[in-house]
Amino acid sequence: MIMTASALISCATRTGKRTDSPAEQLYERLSAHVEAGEKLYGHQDDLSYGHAWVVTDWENDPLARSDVKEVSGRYPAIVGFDLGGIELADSCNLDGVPFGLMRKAAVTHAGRGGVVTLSWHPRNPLTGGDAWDVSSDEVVRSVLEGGSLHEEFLVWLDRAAEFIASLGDVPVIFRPWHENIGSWFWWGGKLCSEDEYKALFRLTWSRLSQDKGLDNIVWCYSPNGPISADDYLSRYPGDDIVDILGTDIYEYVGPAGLEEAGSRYVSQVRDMLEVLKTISSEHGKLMCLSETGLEGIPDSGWWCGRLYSAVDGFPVSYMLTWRNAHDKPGHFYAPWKGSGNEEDFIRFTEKKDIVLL
Ligand code: BMA
Repeated sequence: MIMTASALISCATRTGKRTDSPAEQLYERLSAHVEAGEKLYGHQDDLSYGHAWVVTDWENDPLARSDVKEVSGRYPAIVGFDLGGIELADSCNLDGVPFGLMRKAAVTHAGRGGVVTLSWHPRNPLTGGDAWDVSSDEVVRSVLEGGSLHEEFLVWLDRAAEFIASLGDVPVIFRPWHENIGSWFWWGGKLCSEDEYKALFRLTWSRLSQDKGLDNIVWCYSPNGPISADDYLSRYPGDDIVDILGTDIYEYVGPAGLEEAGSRYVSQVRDMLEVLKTISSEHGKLMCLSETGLEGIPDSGWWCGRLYSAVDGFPVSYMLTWRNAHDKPGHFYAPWKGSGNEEDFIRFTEKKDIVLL
């Protein structure tokens, strides 16, 4: 039997991409960690700023600083960045990070042996508002083929593509259109139909991975959790384009207090990871906790007592805690010197299955 080139490719790789592509190599690397029972720890914006500091002269800065490293002696294995603003050709993202700094930080982190992940909070193309502007349920339809904003939206996608292409051989885990079962972003559950959502994701994939030929993207689908398997799959864009199944889950402290919040978080994450474990084994995908955390970390035992207990025993390739804002003192999700949870974080990083650089 003569095999076609594409059949050979899909037999040879798990992502359907070229065996020697940066994306395939990253996927294989993450798979090897999972097979070894290891989980990578990640932190959003780790090299660009931290609690009460920010890189300014980025062209001349070695990007050596990191809140995580200042506490634990090691950089996180994964660093996340957000592309929000790239669609308008802004020079800085929605949190004020220059895209030049972001590129340098991504390349520097990869050079240190780290993994890069990208999220995207693009503005609302129909209303001109931000990603959280849910005033219209026409937005997704308007950017799809046949919609009034389709051509303009292709330019937005091309700007994201150009940034990712500028990383060269540095692979990224890209997770656009995240937290899409909730309805707080313009691509959320109540703002578009299941088919429209899938079409949005597929349009993004086909523009970047096919038309632009980018071979450094590992695609992640990351709805908010906890949700049922049916809800998770209701907007799943397809096995042919998704590589990693993720979920975003945070701990929120309600009127019942910290203890209740912590145990609710652990059971929500474990329930969701159980769902992901089944889907990912049925669909042959990796899984991750794409965003997580407890704002301000008021629990001095959160890392070992909550996060570690939540992921323990699951084949989670990585978990990423959100950013330590330099300009909002209480908005942090990783430790910094003086944050009050350093010892517990160090114990967490010393666990044999938790990977930092
Ligand atoms: C949110 C907050 C915001 C930020 C946004 C995108 O969770 O951290 O301050 O602008 O993420 O990074």
